[in-house]
Amino acid sequence: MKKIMSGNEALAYGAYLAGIKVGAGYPGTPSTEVLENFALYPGVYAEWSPNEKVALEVAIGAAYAGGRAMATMKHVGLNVAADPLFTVSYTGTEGALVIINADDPGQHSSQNEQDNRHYARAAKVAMLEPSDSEEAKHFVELAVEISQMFDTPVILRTTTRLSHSKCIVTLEEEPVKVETEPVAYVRNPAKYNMVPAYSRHRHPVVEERIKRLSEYADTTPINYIEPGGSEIGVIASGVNYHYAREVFPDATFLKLGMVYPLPERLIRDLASRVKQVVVVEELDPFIEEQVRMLGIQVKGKDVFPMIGEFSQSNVRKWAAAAGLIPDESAVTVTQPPQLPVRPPLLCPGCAHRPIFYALQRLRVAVFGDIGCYSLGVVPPLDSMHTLVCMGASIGNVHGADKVKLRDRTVAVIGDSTFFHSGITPLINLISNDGNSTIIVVDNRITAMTGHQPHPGTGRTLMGKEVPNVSIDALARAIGIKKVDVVNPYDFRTLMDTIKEHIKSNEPSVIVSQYPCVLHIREKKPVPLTDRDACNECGNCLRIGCSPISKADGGIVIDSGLCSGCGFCASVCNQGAIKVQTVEGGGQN
Ligand SMILES: Cc1ncc(C[n+]2csc(CCOP(=O)(O)OP(=O)(O)O)c2C)c(N)n1
Repeated sequence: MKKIMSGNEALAYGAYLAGIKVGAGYPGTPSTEVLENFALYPGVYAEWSPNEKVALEVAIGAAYAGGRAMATMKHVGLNVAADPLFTVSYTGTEGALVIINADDPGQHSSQNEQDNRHYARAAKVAMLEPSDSEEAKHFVELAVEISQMFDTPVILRTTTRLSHSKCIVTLEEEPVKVETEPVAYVRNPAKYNMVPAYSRHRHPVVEERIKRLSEYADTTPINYIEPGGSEIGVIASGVNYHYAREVFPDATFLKLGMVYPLPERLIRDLASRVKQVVVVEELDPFIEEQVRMLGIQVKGKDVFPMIGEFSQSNVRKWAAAAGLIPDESAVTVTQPPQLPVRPPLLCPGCAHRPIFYALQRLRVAVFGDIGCYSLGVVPPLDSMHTLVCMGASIGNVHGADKVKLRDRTVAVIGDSTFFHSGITPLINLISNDGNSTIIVVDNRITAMTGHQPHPGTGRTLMGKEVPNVSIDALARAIGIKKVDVVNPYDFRTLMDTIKEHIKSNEPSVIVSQYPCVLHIREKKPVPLTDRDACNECGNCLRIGCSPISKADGGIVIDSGLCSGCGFCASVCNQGAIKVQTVEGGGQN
């Protein structure tokens, strides 16, 4: 039987087939659907942890206890999880440990474009990279096998294109049967306690393991030579293999399924068969530099750029420009028409809108963070000054306040982001004599990545009701005295609260609490504009809500798009926007 699956669906299926029993992750595009799909299989345990470090630690614990486990995350998530990664490389894994990590060339939805293949090299662990959904399924199974065979964590790298493209996957009869009977926990202090006296002895083990993995790379069937012409020999992996295959139909190929460590003998074999070796790889010259270190002349980043995502037509264009293929072939490609640009906006009825409107009016410097509320940076709300990485806003505002002695500044952070990495900097704020104001925009869900639960939601990924962690109670518990919870749609109170907090000379927290509009099922009455009362001052347009526009006859609210939050009515000084009482009624 066959089924069309995205790369992420296939990874989840492969994990199930491979007998992975525990999956932990933190959402992040393009990796999110791996864990969401894995959670649907019978007999597995899956959780959204508060951040990637915790997720990896949960998976490590499951592996230490003899289980097969995986952690899932986007590329920047591995920065957060890097600490346990580097040490689990030393300890090895009693059971099996697979880290599914999704890179984002082209930055479709990320704050940077880092190339996480470097992590495999730096942490000295194996890295596999599938090039389609069928391989994605198979490579998770292989990753489990390698993890057990070499006592190592294995990183499985995908990219956005692989994670989100769909192709045919063969369905298997039965998942691997793994021992489910409880077994005694094996205590091995010298292997699992990385105090210096023990970890010193583990470093040589890691170096010896990477040598054995190198030899394995030369024999594994997922690295192979496809014989072809003697002019060009292409080395490629992942989706780039498919682009290159179309652009260089007659070349000899070295297709890599394992991108770290590299297969030295196969690379030399390829080089001996052709006049010119070409590496087609997105982002950094990761393979290219290692091939060059073998003393082999290679073309790579002198032809293909280090920035952005590749496509078949781009690879063709660059190869033709470098004279690697005849020019005619480049001209035959028809480019798809460009789609009109649609700038991202907060949803109609999003409760983050009043916050940014208020901060803009108060001319406050906003140290921002990552989530839907990052859209506070774009006009007309246009009020966020900085965005670095998840959880950075609180440390940033504290540092800035130490320089500027607190000149109308706040940090704005989402609830999921707060649980991810906002708690430690808040503790830092109170324990290092900080006096900044932190606004937590709490919509009770991880909205940006598709409504995953977090510690404040009160529900697990597997649908179980659990206690929810209260952000205001947590802030009070660490010693912050000035804590207020506000409804952002009570705009007057919101403004007054923000003013009072900025004026105060103490660390303070405002929790702006209102559920994500996409979670509110019932549609509220759409406001009507009274054209006689409207003086076209433009206040309602400045809130950046897409249903509101200016037409010939005045201001118009599109009833099909409007959620009925009524925020526009509260910013209208003329009282010209009125929330009507009849549900879903007509429109002007
Ligand atoms: C280290 C890291 N992990 C994951 C992500 C992906 N990501 C960006 S924002 C976000 C969560 C946003 O949720 P929340 O803070 O609740 O704000 P909301 O979108 O609900 O407004 C996630 C998971 C990321 N950018 N960086």
